[in-house]
Amino acid sequence: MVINIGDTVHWVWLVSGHNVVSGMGGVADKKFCSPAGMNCGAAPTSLAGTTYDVKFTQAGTYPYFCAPHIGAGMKGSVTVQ
Ligand SMILES: [Cu+2]
Repeated sequence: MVINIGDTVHWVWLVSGHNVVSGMGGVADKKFCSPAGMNCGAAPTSLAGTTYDVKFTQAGTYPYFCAPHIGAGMKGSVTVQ
């Protein structure tokens, strides 16, 4: 997705057992991660109904993935302009 500097991305868990971890190839780069931006390497998953917000304040491209499901292609990227 493409957003503007200062925008917030709002992730919503429709089902349990997923997470949002910044980085590529299953390696956390520790820029952001659900549920609280801590312990990104451990990559805890969250339950249905969880929400996670990240406000992006610098331009750039921010890849992210779901740690348990990256092998299934569960990944994305935020481009901030
Ligand atoms: Cu997942």
